[in-house]
Amino acid sequence: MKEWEKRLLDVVENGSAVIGVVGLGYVGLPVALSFARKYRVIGYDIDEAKIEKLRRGETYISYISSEEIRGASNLYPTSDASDLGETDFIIITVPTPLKANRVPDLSYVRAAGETVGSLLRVGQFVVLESTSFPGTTEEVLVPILEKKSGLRAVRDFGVAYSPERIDPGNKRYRFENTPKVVGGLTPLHTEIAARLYSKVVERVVKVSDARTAEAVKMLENIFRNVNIALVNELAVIFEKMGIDIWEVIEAAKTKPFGFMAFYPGPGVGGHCIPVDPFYMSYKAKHYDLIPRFIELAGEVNEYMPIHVANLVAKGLQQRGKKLWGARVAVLGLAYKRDVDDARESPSLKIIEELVERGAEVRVHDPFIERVVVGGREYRSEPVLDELVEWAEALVVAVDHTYYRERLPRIAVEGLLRGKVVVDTRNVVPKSLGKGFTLIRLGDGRSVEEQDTGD
Ligand code: SAJ
Repeated sequence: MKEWEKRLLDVVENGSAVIGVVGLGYVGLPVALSFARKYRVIGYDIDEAKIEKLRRGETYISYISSEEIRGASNLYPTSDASDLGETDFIIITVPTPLKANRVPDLSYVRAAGETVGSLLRVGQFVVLESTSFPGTTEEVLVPILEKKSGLRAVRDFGVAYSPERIDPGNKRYRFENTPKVVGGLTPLHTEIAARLYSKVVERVVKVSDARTAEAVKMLENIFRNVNIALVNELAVIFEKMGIDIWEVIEAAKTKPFGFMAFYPGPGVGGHCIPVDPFYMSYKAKHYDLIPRFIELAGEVNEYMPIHVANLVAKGLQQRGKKLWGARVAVLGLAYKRDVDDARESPSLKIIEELVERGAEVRVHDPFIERVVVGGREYRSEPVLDELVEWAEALVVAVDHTYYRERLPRIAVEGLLRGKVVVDTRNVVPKSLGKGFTLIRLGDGRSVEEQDTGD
């Protein structure tokens, strides 16, 4: 064991380690705050506004409180990269989005590598947490670190990969109680990184190396994407067959082993599930392998917003109306229930599709004030009941608790009379489908017009 490796283990044990976190977003900030409970943390971000807020003790992430920021006396926010010079460990938590045509965008990882490489000195240890294909740490990040610093990985500095498992807004699973997978360039570096994380995370899972750790994350999120696509495909099939997929899933869930429920929806949003699998397929193609499951899952999930627009057209047609010129309300802009994030949200694609077919679209979301689709701004209507009154058709695109609580009342009060409701998230109870046309995604027995009294 080299002197600097021994020293790293010592400073982790005696609490004098200084931890750098590069990228203070929805992953980096929780990581920085967790380590700040035990160690001095240098939180670095290029976004001055973020650093200003943190220094004022203010949060910019809905599920992290300002008190928590103010309580993190060991956290030193900075936009000056040279402050990272005094660190022993540097954890990189920057975004890994997709470019056009689903090509991985590693520009943030490369930029972080340049920044860290320019100040890297013998005895430091770099951990990458950003989600990417197996091989990113060794083949992309390490060469940049070495080139910039003139140092050699393993000989002069440590490297490991540890996938982020932050689930935005999850009250039950936080950074500290979510098992952390770790893989280093060498077994000793796996051990060093594992010792560090074990001081702030209840359970650390050591794997053989960095690429194994990268592969673990890929499997986790491809698993979700493919299984969501499976139920989405079955939803479209069962609509034709007079079967209600929601009932099928509830019954399948009674199988106590070998089954895990996923639910159909208007598409797959967020910055993980629709993105990560394409990092894997990009890499697989380098080996002349075509990952058909991943590509097909992407196609199926991306078809869903179009299918939802088709259901709206079908419902209006049943009432003798055309989608062209129809007043359609899209309820829910976020990518999933009870979050304020519209990134990659299927709702945006539903709006785009409806407008392309000539509908007049207005929107509502309890958490999101505005979105821009096709260069046009859509602001959330202030009063749901008034929006419902205005609309000829409504799309329930997100199962926000707000809608689960209000839409049944709206139905019972007769506000939906004469309208079309396309429910993509099983929010409106079938029993309430009276006086209006309720079309439930995946339900071949969707409620037709109960009575013509309008
Ligand atoms: N979705 C469905 N049907 C489902 C589950 C999800 O249509 O059965 C849709 C959601 O509406 C959303 C998209 O898929 O549009 C993604 O949903 P998600 O539940 O996977 O939520 P994310 O994107 O926030 O995923 C994160 C991931 N966490 C990390 O990567 C660290 C994922 O691994 C978690 O499993 C997920 O949170 C979670 O379980 O909440």
